[in-house]
Amino acid sequence: MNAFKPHSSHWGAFSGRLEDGRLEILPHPGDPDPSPLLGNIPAVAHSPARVRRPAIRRGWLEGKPGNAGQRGRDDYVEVSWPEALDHVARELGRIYGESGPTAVFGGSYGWSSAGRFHHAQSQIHRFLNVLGGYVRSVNTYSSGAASVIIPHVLGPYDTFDRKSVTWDAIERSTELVLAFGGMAIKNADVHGGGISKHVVRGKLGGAKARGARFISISPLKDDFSGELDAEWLPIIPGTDVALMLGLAHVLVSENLHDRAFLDRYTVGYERFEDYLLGRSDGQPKTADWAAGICGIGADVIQDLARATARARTLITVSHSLQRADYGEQPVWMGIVLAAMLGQIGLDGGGYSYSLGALGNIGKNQQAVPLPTFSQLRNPVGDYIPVARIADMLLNPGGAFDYNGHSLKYPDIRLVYWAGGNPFHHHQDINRLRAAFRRPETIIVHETAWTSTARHADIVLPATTTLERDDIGAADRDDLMIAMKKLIDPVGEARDDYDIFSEIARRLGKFDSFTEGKTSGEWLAFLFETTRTALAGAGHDAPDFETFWERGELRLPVKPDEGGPAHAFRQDPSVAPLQTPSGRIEIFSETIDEFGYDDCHGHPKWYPARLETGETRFPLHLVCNQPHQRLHSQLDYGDFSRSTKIRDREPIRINPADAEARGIADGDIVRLFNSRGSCLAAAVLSESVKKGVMQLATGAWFEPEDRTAETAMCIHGNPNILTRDVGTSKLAQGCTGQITTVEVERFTGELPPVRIFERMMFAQEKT
Ligand SMILES: Nc1nc2c(c(=O)[nH]1)N[C@H]1C(S)=C(S)[C@@H](COP(=O)(O)OP(=O)(O)OC[C@H]3O[C@@H](n4cnc5c(=O)[nH]c(N)nc54)[C@H](O)[C@@H]3O)O[C@H]1N2
Ligand SMILES: Nc1nc2c(c(=O)[nH]1)N[C@H]1C(S)=C(S)[C@@H](COP(=O)(O)OP(=O)(O)OC[C@H]3O[C@@H](n4cnc5c(=O)[nH]c(N)nc54)[C@H](O)[C@@H]3O)O[C@H]1N2
Ligand SMILES: [Mo]
Repeated sequence: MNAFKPHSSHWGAFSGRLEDGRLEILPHPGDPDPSPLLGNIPAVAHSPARVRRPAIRRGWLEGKPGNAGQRGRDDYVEVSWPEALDHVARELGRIYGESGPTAVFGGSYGWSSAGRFHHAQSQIHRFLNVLGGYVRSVNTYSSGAASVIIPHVLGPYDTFDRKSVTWDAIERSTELVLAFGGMAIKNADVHGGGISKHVVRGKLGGAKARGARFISISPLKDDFSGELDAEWLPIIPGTDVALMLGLAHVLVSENLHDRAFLDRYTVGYERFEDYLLGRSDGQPKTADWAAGICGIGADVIQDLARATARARTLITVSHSLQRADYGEQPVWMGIVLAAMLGQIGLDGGGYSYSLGALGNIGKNQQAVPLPTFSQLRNPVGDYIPVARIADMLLNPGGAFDYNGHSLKYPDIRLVYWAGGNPFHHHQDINRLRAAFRRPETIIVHETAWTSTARHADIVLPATTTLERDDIGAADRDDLMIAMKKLIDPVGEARDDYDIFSEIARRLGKFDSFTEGKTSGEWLAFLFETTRTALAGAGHDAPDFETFWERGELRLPVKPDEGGPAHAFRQDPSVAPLQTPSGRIEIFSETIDEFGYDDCHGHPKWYPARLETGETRFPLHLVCNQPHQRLHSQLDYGDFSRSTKIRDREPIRINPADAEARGIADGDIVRLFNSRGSCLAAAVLSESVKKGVMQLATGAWFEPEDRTAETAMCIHGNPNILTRDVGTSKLAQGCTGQITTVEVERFTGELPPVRIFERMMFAQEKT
């Protein structure tokens, strides 16, 4: 019998062994609440969806480098590794030689896999930096708007806003959690880099046992765990700012707001109050006004405002709220509401951004640095906000605004991606398909034949973590894991590091890329950072071989001292915020001076630019994170596939909306709007508000006809329907969370989903 060996993933630490060709997985014994996503892993070892050999798009191979318009429509030719690597090296040499690094887009956004060394983003960025640099992307699809607005209001993202409130404090002190966008337990299943203990359910359960009250504001009932009996206030998507303003208005009219806190810790409250009370625009933002917009009754809003002022209240705002039109506003207004309650910096009270969206947020910080593979330096200044990729490819030289800058899109000739899936993560896939036909060459390293791989010219098969050794460690997790290789590489797959090393060798850059080290030597070298810090602080500091032998290492954590919010509250002159005023900016002179029409100097209500008024697309579609996988990863895995109905992604529809359209539970439906259409399987559910449907992201995009200009996805990928527009000129963040659609029963002949089947190569077809 093979022994179980330690390993790790973004959704949990585990151990595994190969027995009779089957991969067996056991959750880490120290994890109190392991994630069901572990059930997707075994398929990695044998799935026909894996990329087994290098492959080149037929048109690129024959007509190179033209023929880009066939991308996504063409067949692939399997080639040997030396042939593929020669092509990649020659093409990189040509483009860098002719146009320099500003013609290469290496943003390569994506979660890739856990592991500190074989982290695909670090690998590709280091590789492209060795070649002279690349056009990069800034910010994330997760928090595009928040990560730009928060620095103006509270100081650097992920310091004050996410490091001030811990689960321990909530369990100990919070009386009321007001969760905008809920706090779905399924989201806390994951954390980038790994999570050895899932604590959220237990900690919230502890708070509940002490008598804490949870209020979930969301179009979906199950955005808070059912066992916590959260009160559900069903809201019309995209209207939270109106509700927050309504709450703020009640606080002021009943004198429940904390004037002393506002005076001492904030700037610009008066100008905001002029707007709130209607002195500046003639419209007081009363509870009645708010009720008319957000669909929650005025009396409920009044009671809620009074309750928040009476209790130790924590306000949380989920990422999802800002992944929408004017996404900066709910993040900012949530902070203002918390400031008006005056509890920022009190134990278990105040504000926490996106608490619960990732499993390690709210845990205590490690006391030692983690191993980090250097990406080296990128000399290129050009960048795009990450979700502006299609705009960039479609409009070279085009102008755009971003956070006070007037910028131009670079002219990209070559796109290189490793560890991300833009045909999962980006909006308006039909537009993205058009954008992906523009560059001369697209190179992708993938573990599986995702839709992104199917839109590339050169596809290089990458190993998964199961096929290599690595070090597992993540922010705010106290366990470092020796991630041991569990299976041999599938097919001819190679590690990203080895692929980049071989291309670098062909371009005369092998030594700069590798620094003369093998993967194994890098692991020992990177571990040394943490070991030295451990030894320096007098902690258990084993050498690398001992760590590897033991399989894991417990890391010390810093004590919970209330974080920067507590220090700020103690004395704002001693611990000021890193904002222009040193205080919470309810009014930002900086933003005001940008003069944007879609983000003013203080938070405001802007009606979404959705086609809601349009009778053609009357239903809101919530496109949220899937409970059955991480994004699109391992959609071919057993757990993800067990949730499909007739191989389609399930869509939840309120029974009243379904009945009005003659749709029954289990029916295949067609969703459509002006951008595209997709099939999905209807699940009738009272847990979605009437007028709202929910289709999770992550089903691999499969067009019915890959030659069609406007494709229908037969599998159920909501990004065929979402809009590709920025949140505002300030952040230009992704707005993919909500869109508007119509739905009908699908009566045609049901096309089979083939995306997880083995790819048919050009050689086999002739
Ligand atoms: N409509 C809508 N769209 C959304 C969202 C939404 O709420 N609504 N959410 C957005 C958010 S928050 C995010 S973060 C994005 C996520 O978007 P992504 O991070 O792009 O999604 P993943 O599916 O995690 O893609 C990771 C890819 O890396 C590959 N991979 C894994 N390990 C390795 C490796 O070692 N080497 C290589 N070369 N490849 C590897 C996997 O096979 C997978 O295809 O989606 C965004 N898109
Ligand atoms: N299982 C699993 N967990 C994940 C991920 C995954 O792919 N799978 N992805 C991870 C990543 S990368 C990220 S960034 C986070 C994302 O964290 P979030 O963005 O917070 O997660 P979502 O599930 O997209 O959205 C949470 C809920 O917000 C609600 N919502 C949508 N629009 C509105 C609105 O206008 N108002 C209100 N009040 N509520 C609204 C929806 O009902 C939705 O279920 O999740 C992480 N966790
Ligand atoms: Mo994300």
